[in-house]
Amino acid sequence: MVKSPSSAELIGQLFGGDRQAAARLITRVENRTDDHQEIMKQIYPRTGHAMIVGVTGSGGVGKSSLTDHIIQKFRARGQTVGAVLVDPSSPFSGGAFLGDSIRLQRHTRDDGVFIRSLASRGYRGGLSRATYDVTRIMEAMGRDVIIVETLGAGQDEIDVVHIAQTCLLVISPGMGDDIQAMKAGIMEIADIIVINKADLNGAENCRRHMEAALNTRSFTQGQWVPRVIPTISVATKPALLRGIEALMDAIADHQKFLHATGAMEKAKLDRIEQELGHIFRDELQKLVVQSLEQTGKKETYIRHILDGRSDPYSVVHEILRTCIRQENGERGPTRSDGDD
Ligand SMILES: Nc1nc2c(ncn2[C@@H]2O[C@H](COP(=O)(O)OP(=O)(O)OP(=O)(O)O)[C@@H](O)[C@H]2O)c(=O)[nH]1
Ligand SMILES: [Mg+2]
Repeated sequence: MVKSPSSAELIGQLFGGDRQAAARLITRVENRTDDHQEIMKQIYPRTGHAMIVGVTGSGGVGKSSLTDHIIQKFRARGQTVGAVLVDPSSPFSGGAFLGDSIRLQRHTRDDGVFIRSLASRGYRGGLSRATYDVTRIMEAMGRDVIIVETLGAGQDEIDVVHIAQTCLLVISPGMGDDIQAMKAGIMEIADIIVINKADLNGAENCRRHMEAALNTRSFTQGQWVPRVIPTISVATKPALLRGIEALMDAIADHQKFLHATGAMEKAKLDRIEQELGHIFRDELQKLVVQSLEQTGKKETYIRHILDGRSDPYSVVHEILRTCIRQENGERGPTRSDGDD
């Protein structure tokens, strides 16, 4: 039987850009193996240098088709790329998900491209945390650019966009999602608005609508004003494709803007803040569950609430106090080293 490599071996290979090592480490982190935190701690210092582009929008607007072109353009410039495809609704859109893999499959033989799909597989720390972790792992591989494709449907997905420095909101004509997008406040997070499927009726209308919506917003001097770019990302022949170069230029301009104005640092801080929140919630929950299991008090608490002897708020506070006491007791309250 072949012995599976240690995480330390895999981390070494990851730093050399090895895709297989990356895939295996991601699986270990997703599965919360005993050493998953150690893995993340070791790779973390090697992260923070990639360009991160978010691609969000409703289902079927053409996010993956655009991602495919963007990957190809970066590759043509000699840059290595990682792509995370977040698909929280995969049980319902199995077909579309399959479409993702087929469309993006042409990159599988290119070592400079590493793609990972995150379907809703019941991640223990939640899909958002998985996305944050996977993005860090791709950075530690030395990828120059990372693209995060996410369905812009709910708050969770919008949260994921905080990973990105440059966020593309993709819409397409005739889906009414231009209106929806504005309602959901999703426009505020878009640095570039892509009107894909510009070959369809209503594209021009959609563009005017978007520009009008932008005009109603006031931008202070020195603030980035979102660009509106029409694209055709799937066509019967390459000559009919449109807007991809313009989109690449807009991404480059936005990145330049971030670097020139100091907004890049804000984007990075924003990412860390979100990441910290995810890890914190996840770890706290783990601690509470552990404590409940150890004390065997779960049933009692629930019974007390039902009997009116307590309420969920008091129970949660009591559990947290117990957890903190236990944690201090185990580690010793006077110890100041935090290196375990
Ligand atoms: N007419 C037209 N169709 C397009 C264009 N771009 C994509 N499509 C089609 O739209 C469908 C959805 O494209 P995808 O790229 O999978 O869209 P997506 O937003 O990634 O979809 P999900 O990941 O399922 O949300 C496919 O059938 C594409 O062929 C375009 O520019 N014009
Ligand atoms: Mg897709």
